[in-house]
This record gives sequence, C-alpha cells and structure tokens, in this order.
Amino acid sequence: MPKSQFIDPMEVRKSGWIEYQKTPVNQYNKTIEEEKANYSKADFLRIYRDMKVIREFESMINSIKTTGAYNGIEYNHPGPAHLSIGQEASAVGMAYCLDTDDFIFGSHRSHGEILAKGLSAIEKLSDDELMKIMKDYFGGKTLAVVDALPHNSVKELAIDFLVYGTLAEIFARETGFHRGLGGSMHAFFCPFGIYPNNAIVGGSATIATGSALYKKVNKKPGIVVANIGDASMGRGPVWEAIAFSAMDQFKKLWEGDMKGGLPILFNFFNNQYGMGGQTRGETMGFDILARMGAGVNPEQMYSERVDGYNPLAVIDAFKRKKQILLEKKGPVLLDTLTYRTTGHSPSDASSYRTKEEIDLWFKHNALDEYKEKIVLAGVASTSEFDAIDNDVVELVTKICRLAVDDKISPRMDFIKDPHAIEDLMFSNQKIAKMDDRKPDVLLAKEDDPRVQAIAKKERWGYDEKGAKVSKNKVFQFRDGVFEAIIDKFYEDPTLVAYGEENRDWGGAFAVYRGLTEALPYHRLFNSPISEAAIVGTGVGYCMSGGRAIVELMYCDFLGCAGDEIFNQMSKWQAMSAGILKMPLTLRVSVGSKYGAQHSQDWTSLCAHIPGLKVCFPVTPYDAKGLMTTALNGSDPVVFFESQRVYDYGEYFHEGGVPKESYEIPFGEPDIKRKGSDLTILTIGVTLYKALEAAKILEEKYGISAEVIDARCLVPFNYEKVIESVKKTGKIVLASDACQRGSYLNDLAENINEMAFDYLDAPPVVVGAKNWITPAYEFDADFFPQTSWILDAIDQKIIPLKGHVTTPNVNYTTNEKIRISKKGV
Ligand SMILES: Cc1ncc(C[n+]2csc(CCOP(=O)(O)OP(=O)(O)O)c2C)c(N)n1
Ligand SMILES: [Mg+2]
Repeated sequence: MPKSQFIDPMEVRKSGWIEYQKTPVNQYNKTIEEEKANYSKADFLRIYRDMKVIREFESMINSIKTTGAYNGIEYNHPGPAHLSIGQEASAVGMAYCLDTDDFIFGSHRSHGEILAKGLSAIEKLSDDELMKIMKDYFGGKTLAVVDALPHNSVKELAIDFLVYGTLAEIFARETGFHRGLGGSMHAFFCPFGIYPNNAIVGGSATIATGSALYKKVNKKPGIVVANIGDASMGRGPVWEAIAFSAMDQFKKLWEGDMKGGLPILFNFFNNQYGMGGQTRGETMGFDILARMGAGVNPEQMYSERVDGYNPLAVIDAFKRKKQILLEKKGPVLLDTLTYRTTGHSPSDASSYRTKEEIDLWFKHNALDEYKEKIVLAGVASTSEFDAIDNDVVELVTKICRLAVDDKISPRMDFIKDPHAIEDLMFSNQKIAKMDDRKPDVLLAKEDDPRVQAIAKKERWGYDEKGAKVSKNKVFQFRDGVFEAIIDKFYEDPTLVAYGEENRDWGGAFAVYRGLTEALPYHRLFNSPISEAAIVGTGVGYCMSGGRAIVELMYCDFLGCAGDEIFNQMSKWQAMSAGILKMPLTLRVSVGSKYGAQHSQDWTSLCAHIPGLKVCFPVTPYDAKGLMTTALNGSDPVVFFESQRVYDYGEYFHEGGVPKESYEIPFGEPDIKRKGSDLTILTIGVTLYKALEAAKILEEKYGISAEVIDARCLVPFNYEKVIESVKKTGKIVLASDACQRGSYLNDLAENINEMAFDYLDAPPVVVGAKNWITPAYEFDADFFPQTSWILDAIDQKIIPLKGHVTTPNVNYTTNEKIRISKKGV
C-alpha cells in the first residue's frame, strides 16, 4: 500500500533559498522583582536548598574520594564518581517544573540530576503517594534504613530516602535504589520519573527517544528529557536519535490524535568540555551548540542556549519548552550552558585548563550569585540561607554515616546467595500483553490480505505423494514469523514494529507484507537508516512499559548498533535489579549472496553477551513457535532469520505449522533426524547441509546420523545433546559462523567435558573459513558444505571408506596450527 505523498519534480526542482531563524542565546533577562509573580518565597528558597543539597552531596563524595573522609566519617569508595560541582543550577532548573510523569534520562554525571528531579518530585507528590512509593520499593528495604531516623514530616523522610537511596547505590549497597547493581553512573529511581543514567556517552539519547515514543503511542502523560553532555554531540547515536525524533512522518503521516511530534527534549548540559577536550574551539565545530538544531527540521528544534548558571533562566526555558512538547511540536533542543569546577573525575589533574579559568567560574558560583540576588531583592535574609546550609550539611552527614555502615547498609552477599545476579539476568515472565486496552488496528485480522493468502497455503511442506509443495503454494518460513507477529499485534496494544523499510515495502524480506493494511502508522513504521536509534529507541520503549519488535536488515549491521545491543538491550534488566523489563525482540536477518559486508553470520557475538536470549530458527514451525515465545516473554531476544530459508516450507513437524498460536520453549534443541551412530549438532541453516550429509552417511557408509538443530544459542539445554552423544559416542558441530570464536567452540568444549567418558573422539567443529565472505559465486568455498561435514568425520572421527576429501578442506591439527599462526 503506497503512501499518498507525491513527489512532484516541478515542485522540488524549483530554485530558492533555505532561510534560518535566529537562535536565541542567553536571552533570559527577568529580574527577581519580575519573577516574584512566578515564585513564592518558599519556592525561591527551595531552589537554593536543592542546589545546596547537590553541592554538599557532591562535595561529600569528592572529599571521600580525595581524602578518604567527610565530616569525620572515614570511608574508601573505590568506584567512579563523576561530579558536577558547578552545574547545580542547571540541574535544579531542569527539574523544577517537571512532574513525576515527566521522565529524565541522563549520563555518567547525573548525581545532581537525580537529586534535583527527586526533590522536585517529592515537592509535587502527596504524603500518601510518597509513603506508598517508599513502602513498595523492594518491600521497604531502603525506607527501613532512613525510617529509623527522627522526622518531622513525610517530605523530610522522603528527602532522606532519596539522598540515602542514591548514595547507597553509589556505594554498591543492597539498600541502594538498585541493590547496588547500577552504581554511580547508572543510579536512577523510576517512581520519581528518574530513568536510567548511562555510562556510555550519549547513550541516553536513543533510549530517551524510545521512551518518548512509548509515551506518544500509548497516550501516557508527560515529556521525556535526555540529559546528555556537550561532547556527546560528537556521537553518531545522538545524531541518530535526533534524526529519529524529528522524522516528518510524526507530523505528516501519523493520523488522528497520533499526529504530532515526539515529546522529547534533548538537553545538553554544556559544561564546555568532554573529559579534557574543549567542545568549542577544539573537538567540535558548532561554536555554540544550540546551532545544531538549525539543520534538523524547519522548526530548528526550537533550539536555544540558556544560561545554566542561573536556575531561574533554566526553569523559564524548561517551562516554555515543555509547553512546546505538550503541543506535540517536538523535538526540542536546549543548550544549557554550565561549567564543572571539579575534575571530570577525582583523579583528573585538570591539565587541560588553567587555574585562572577555574577560579573565574568559582567566582561565578551559581549558588552565591542566586543567594545575593534573592537577598538584594528582599525576598529572604542571609541568615535564612545560612540555616539552609546548616540543615543540608546535617542531612548529607547523617545519610553518609548510614551509607558507609556495613551493618545498616550491607552489600549483596554472593556467598549466601550465589545466584543473586544470575537470577536477575532475565525476568523470564510470560506477559501476554503489556496493557489491557484494545489494540489499534485498521481491519479485522481475517480481512487482512496476507492472512487470506496464507489461509490458502499448504502448511505441511510435502504433498500426498511425498513431493515438496511448490514455493508459491507452501506456508513459508516468513509466514511463520508473520503469523506470530500479527497475532501479537491483535493482542498487545503496546506492540510496535519498526526498522528500515518496514512499512510499505513489507520489510526487506517480505515478512511484514500485509501488516501495512492492518496497522496504523504508529504501530508499524519506517525508521531512518539509523541502526543505533532503531535498537536504542526499542530499549527505551520497552523499559518504559511497552513491547517492541525492531529490525536490522542484515546481520552485518549489528556493529552499527553495537552499544545499543551489547550494553543497553542486554544489561538494563540486571542493572536495575529487576525493576525494568525488556520485552524487546530484535529481528536480524542473516544475509547471503551479498558479499563481505552483507553475508556474515554474527550470531556468536550476541551469544557472548550476557543478558541476551539468542535464537536462530530455520523452519516455519520453529520460527512461529519461537517468535511467539519471544513475544509472550519479558526478555530481550535477538531473533536471527536466514535469508536462505525465508521461502522454505515445513518439512519436519508432522502435520505442518499449526494455525493456532503455540510456543516453543527457548533453549530446547530439536532432533530433526533420529540416528544412532553419530550426532550432528547445527546452528542455523547448516541444518539442511547436515541432513544431506546424514543421508549420504546412511546410504553410502551405513552410518546412522542423528541431526540436532540447536534452534537457540542462549539459553541452551545440553541434556538432549548429551543423551544423543551417550548413544552415538561421536559429534560434529556445524554452522555458518566463521570458525574462530564461533559459539560452536563453546558448545564443543562443554560437550567434551560433559560427555567425555562417552566420546570416541573429541567433538569436531565445522564452521565457515576465517575470511571475508566472498561473492556468492564462491559460497561453496567459504560456507560449510555437506561434503565438509563428511570431511570432518573422515579426518577426525571415523575414516569413511572411499571418501574423497574436498580440496582446501583440512581439519588436521597441523592445518589448524598453520592457519592460526597466520591469523586466519
Ligand atoms: C561512548 C563513550 N566514549 C567515551 C567514554 C569515556 N568518557 C566518559 S565521559 C567522557 C566525556 C563526556 O563529555 P560530555 O558528554 O560533554 O559529558 P560531561 O562529562 O562533560 O558531563 C568520555 C570521553 C564513554 N564513557 N563512552
Ligand atoms: Mg561536557
């Protein structure tokens, strides 16, 4: 179904000019007198108190890191501490007018943002709401620590809770907000709208964008702020997130109340440095960061620079920008100018800047400047500020005392509970739908043209005579994936799918053909060619409460989304100590025919990363069952699909692929051919080669081979394979992955260990050559062939009488040593 947007050559070839509007730079100029209309005395003082809490909190950590003590409390904190002394006004200004429904995501330097947003939330929540949040959080474990202190009000208790939960997390205590599994750079607290902070520079840009997508598609209140540093502007994924967030389709193609921009604000805390590189004048060319909005869209992202040393200027900007976002005009970019007077981290010798510069910014101390203005305007007296200072030092001191005490604030005990982290790696839940509302669809499922076409197909790959049903009549692998997905679209209203060419094209390999007719834009759309943003937004979408299927067109593009898959998708469930879920399915097509950069099998890379479930079905029955399991689950799944078998029918599951929904449990290998003399374990499409080899073994050599299809790499149940090896005493493992570093080696080693007593020979691994993938014409020289499996058996397990070795295929020890020395 083509889009209605018509590209008229007469129109687009006309000559003209692009005109840019002026970008405001530090235009805020209100006096305190004028601001009295917007703030009560208590508000003015609270802004100062919040800045002071951050300043004292950071000073405490600085003191601990540099002197091993704070206010007489001795402690050694070996972990990281990226302090933001100097940046307090920008953090408090950012958080001041945000509600708890407004989410912030941040960076490695986010202690200040956590405290500012937390204090803002505490101000806005009722006592009952606060008590409920604190009591419910890990069964009140964090609350119990601070509840023992005297308090005059619930808000006072909540402030202790916030400061303690944050500090205990930084000090890796079990009573911290995420049981110490996040730590300094990743601390957060969702009930106050504080979402994950990210140690990957700019990592939050895509994730926050996904969270904004979640809010939009699921009509959730609030906006999302990506708090990232000025140097993160150099990172591709940040650009990708901006590109994604500014897609025209939100305003031009999405319909009804879905029409309009994403509620996302990219807030660059511009402290003018990376670690030591100066973004203005050295590592970037933007001169003023706010300029960067100008080229993104005609609205120039409503970009502006604001003076982050004045909290009132920042509040003013956030108020205006939030309004723009609520009017669905996003995305917005803010360049919040600030400066950190402390080093990047406590070990930083500040060799990249002069003392005069630091001293000058010290003089422009935002807290003092603000205090002076408020006193001068007659709003409050110096002694009232002094009282706040004293209270805050007392607060930070008492919390610090609690957080360093091993008895009050214990760490997770891996001796007592050796499975503690292991049990958090996956949430392993079955959640049919992430929300109860009716899914938005455009027609009844049975009226969908693809569903109707599939209804006419043969669901079993053989006809009555035992011949293979022709490709256009048979229910194909791609139909299996489609059926599982469309079923879920009609069940889970939060489910969205997107990626490159996902909508009208039907996905590059036609898996989604027919979905365009069934789904509105906001549930199925084309993304920019931004692999990092595709996966990163999926991560943000899912951690915010939705379910998503995102797609990479070729396996070889995994690297373009490396951080998002390996650091984000995989890690947030455990890093959050189980608070966050990640029901994100990443479909990855494994290429063929397209040469070196489009045809490599990188499944092993994903299997290596803890926290990802990885499967690779190669039959329609397995595809539908495993996709259904992925989509019913709560965990991140990398779902590999081979381009070689998209049009294959089902040749193994008697009776064919069931029409109704069914699950195949992850991690259960499947015996595709029974045998008694030798086991062949395959991952991916090599299954079909192994079956051919088994046939030859039977017919030519009288050897009965059992062929097992791993189907999943992670998790993996060895029992069935061991059982087989006990019977056969011999095993060959084969897949299309390059042999070096292949997951097959892991399987082989474990099988060797587990079934050593039953093996007649060590397991043999048959992988692709450790080369670039050459042109399709050389497929047989590069990927494991039927004959290679026979070669391996002949050379390493049992001589096959009369077998002629394939030229250039050599599994001997000498050959292994030779190629390894060469780095091949
Ligand atoms: C992808 C990535 N590259 C490099 C680093 C190492 N690193 C940590 S902070 C930092 C500088 C970041 O500068 P900016 O984004 O401006 O944030 P700031 O530290 O100034 O708050 C660098 C290079 C990292 N954590 N992640
Ligand atoms: Mg910076």
